[in-house]
Amino acid sequence: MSEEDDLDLSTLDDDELVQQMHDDLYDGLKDEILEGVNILLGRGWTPYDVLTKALVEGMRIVGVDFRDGILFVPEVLLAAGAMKGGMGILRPLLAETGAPKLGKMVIGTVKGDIHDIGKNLVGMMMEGAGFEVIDLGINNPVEKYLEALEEHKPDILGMSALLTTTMPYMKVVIDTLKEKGIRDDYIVLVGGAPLNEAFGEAIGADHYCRDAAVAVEIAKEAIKRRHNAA
Ligand code: B1M
Repeated sequence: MSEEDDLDLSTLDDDELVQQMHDDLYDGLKDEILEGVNILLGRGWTPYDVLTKALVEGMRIVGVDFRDGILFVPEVLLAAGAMKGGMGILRPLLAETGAPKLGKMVIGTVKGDIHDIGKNLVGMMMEGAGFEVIDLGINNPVEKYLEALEEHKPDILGMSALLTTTMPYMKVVIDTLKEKGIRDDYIVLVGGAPLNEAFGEAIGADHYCRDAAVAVEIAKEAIKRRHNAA
C-alpha cells in the first residue's frame, strides 16, 4: 500500500486538504475528491468556496499542464470525471434557494465541442441564484437551440465554447436568430476560455461572461434592465 493510500484526508488542515484535493483532481481520484468535498462542507465551508477554491482552481492547474503537453486526454478525462463527481455534491446545495425564479435560461455547448464543465458550472450557479436552467448538453447544432427556444421560451440563451475552432459557431446561431427575426427576443450570453469581450461584441452577443459568477451578475442585470424597459 502506498503512502497516498494511507492518507486520512480528515487529519489535514484546510489549506493542506485543498492542496491535496488539487493533487487528487490532477490524478483523477474521484473518491478522494468526493471525500474532500464532504469534509470541507462538514467544516462549514460554503459550497461556493469549495467549488471555486478546491475544484475550479484544481482544474485550472490541470488545464495548464494539458496545454503544456504534460497531461493528455485520458488523464484530463479522469480529472474531469473527478471534478464532475464533486460538482454533483455541490449542485443541490448551490441550487437551494427559496427565492422566486428570476428568469429562465437555455444553455448549451456549441456544435463540435464536447467541453461541458464550465457550462455545467454556469448552470449550477445560475440555478443557485434563482434562475430556471434548461441544459441542452454538448455539441449543439443551431436547430437544437432553436427548438429549445421555441419550446421553453427563455429570457436568456447561453452558449459555451472552449475551442478556437468551435467559437465561431456562436455567430452561426446568432445570425440564424437574426434571419428569423427573433434575435432581440433573447438576452444572448456567451462564454468559454478562448473568448473575450471583443469576440462577444463582434458576433453580436449581448454579453461575454468571463466566468460563472460574472454570468450570474450579468444575467441579473440584463433581466432587470429588460423588466424596467418593459
Ligand atoms: Co480540452 N481543450 N480538448 N478537453 N480542455 C482545452 C479547452 C484547451 C485550451 C487545452 C489546451 O490546449 N490548453 C484546448 C483548446 C485549444 C484551443 O482551441 N485554443 C483543448 C483541446 C485542444 C482539446 C481537444 C481538441 C484535444 C484533443 O482531442 N487533441 C479535444 C476537443 C474535443 C471536442 O470538444 N471536440 C479536447 C477534449 C477535452 C476532454 C474531453 C479531455 C476534456 C473535457 C471534459 C469535459 O468537459 N467533460 C477537456 C478539458 C477538461 C480541457 C481543459 C483542460 C479544461 C476545461 C475546463 O473544464 N475548465 C481545457 C484547458 C483550459 O481551459 N485551460 C481544455 C474548467 C472550467 C471551469 O472552465 O470551461 O473555461 P471553463 O468555464 C468557465 C468560463 O470559461 C465561463 O464560466 C466557466 C466557469 O467559471 N464559461 C461560460 C464557460 N462557458 C460559459 C458559458 C456561458 C457563460 C460563461 O454562457 C452564459
